[in-house]
Amino acid sequence: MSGELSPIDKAKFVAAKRAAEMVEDGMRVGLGTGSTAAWLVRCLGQMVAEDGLNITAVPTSARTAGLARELGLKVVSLEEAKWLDMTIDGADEFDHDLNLIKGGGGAHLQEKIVATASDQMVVIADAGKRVDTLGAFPLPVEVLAFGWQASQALLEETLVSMDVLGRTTTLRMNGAQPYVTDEGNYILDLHLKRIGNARQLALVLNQIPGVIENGLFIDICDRVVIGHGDGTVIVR
Ligand code: ABF
Repeated sequence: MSGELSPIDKAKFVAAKRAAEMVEDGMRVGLGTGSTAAWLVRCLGQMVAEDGLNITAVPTSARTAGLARELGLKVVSLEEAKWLDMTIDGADEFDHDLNLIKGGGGAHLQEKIVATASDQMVVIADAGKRVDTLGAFPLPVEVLAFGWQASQALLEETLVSMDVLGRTTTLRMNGAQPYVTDEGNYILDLHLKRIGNARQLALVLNQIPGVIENGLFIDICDRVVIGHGDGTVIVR
């Protein structure tokens, strides 16, 4: 499966493969979204097809659901699964406390719901996602399409009193149109550069009218599997 991969893809693949090996027969598994999570789905698909692994999968986006079904995984809704043994997902940044920025893939609403409905969350990431302080990656915030500009104005007003370096926000676009999430919402990306108090910011953001969910995952990730371009993997 892994053939001749670029160093970055090799890093993602080896992290995903190691995490897939943590999955046990009979588990209910949340499947993340993004390119690293796609490697996970491929690895699990191979384990189901070749080793007879018997799992039930809950996807975190329509695109992950499509890939999982295409590879023969048994896909159910979170309602059917009720609770999950493990969720494995990517991230845009992770810090030394395993707090994350997620949502670069536009799926952090379902990802956060699925991850918190799991006994444990395992993040798979290339080593480049590791940061000392969160914030260099623009923080995604999902907002209702209705009144999004008012939400944006309230967000920017709130940022003035937050411990952040940057305070600009942009509407995520898909070509000439706003990007629309699986739930029909918009995403504002917050260019904060450095987030001094991620825990406080995560709480404040979700109080703003129109804000549905932010991409800060605080105290949610239990383990991180870090892949390197030379094929080595570190599990923390
Ligand atoms: C998803 O994976 C998103 O929340 C996150 O933005 C993305 C990381 O993408 P990739 O694995 O392609 O780097 O969980």
